[in-house]
Amino acid sequence: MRTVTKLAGFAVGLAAVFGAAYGIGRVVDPAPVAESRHDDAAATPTADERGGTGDRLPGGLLVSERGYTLEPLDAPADEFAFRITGPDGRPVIRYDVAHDKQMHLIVARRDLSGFRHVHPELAADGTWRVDTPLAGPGQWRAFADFTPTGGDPLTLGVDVTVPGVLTERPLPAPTTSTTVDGYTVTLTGAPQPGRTSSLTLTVSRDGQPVTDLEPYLGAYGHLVALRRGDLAYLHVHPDGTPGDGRTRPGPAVTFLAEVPSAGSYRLYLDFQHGGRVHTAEFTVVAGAAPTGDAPKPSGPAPTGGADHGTPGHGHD
Ligand SMILES: [Cu+2]
Repeated sequence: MRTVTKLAGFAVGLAAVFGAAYGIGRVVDPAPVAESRHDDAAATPTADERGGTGDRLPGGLLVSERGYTLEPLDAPADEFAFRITGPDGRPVIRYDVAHDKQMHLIVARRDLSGFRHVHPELAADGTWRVDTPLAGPGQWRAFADFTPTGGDPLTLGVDVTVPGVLTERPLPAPTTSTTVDGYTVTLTGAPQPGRTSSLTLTVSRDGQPVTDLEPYLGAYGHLVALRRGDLAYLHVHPDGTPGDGRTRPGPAVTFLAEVPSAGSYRLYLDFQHGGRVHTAEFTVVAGAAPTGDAPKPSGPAPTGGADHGTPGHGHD
């Protein structure tokens, strides 16, 4: 049943919504407005609506949800270890594979710098270990994105502090183009609160479109969005999968995304080319901008410069 739903979702093209990374109920049809969610009255699909009950919160905000708890474990400094305990209080040892992996671990600092997406190894006792993705001091948020066998997909989040002196970085200005590892990635489309929006990311290198992107975890791109202020987590997969007869390996990768509220988000696009995974980052503003942060529709406004280099900010 669940598999069927999931496949149907993929066929439609994934519209991922906060709180359902590999979405079941939340893989919505692309009806643009006023979809009646499987709940009661709420006419305006906002974060508040989803805040009504635990399972409607955006992903990653809770350390414990539906009986599952994310527990970081003591580990050597070069390692990150944790476990998930289940409703019976015991470590969970059986997970479904989603996008080639049983566990997706995403980390970012509270200032939205330092994003990493890694795949820990599971030991028989339920301990997950990975070379630490926490690249330097600061307040980090770690997200465990997984599906316990027999359960629904879940993203839990926990704060982790790496001691040391941190210079907090301001969120880079909104931009529609960024560079990473010699690639230029441009973004078209803008997320709209409470409805599905198409976001297209286009990859080029040395002025040439990249038309031979490599599948990475079963897709030509993976997009994570984190909301400024609380790091609410959204994992979006592309519209179309490699080998489906219609999805091309670049230069464009299209995502169907829904954000739960207006505000600033940091987008992180993982894509693979040349045998390596690259992460392109963008700041986007959804819907009505927060006070004092309104993007001007005209030319290079002080906050809107698309090509400020934002020195020092990149994926580590
Ligand atoms: Cu992953």
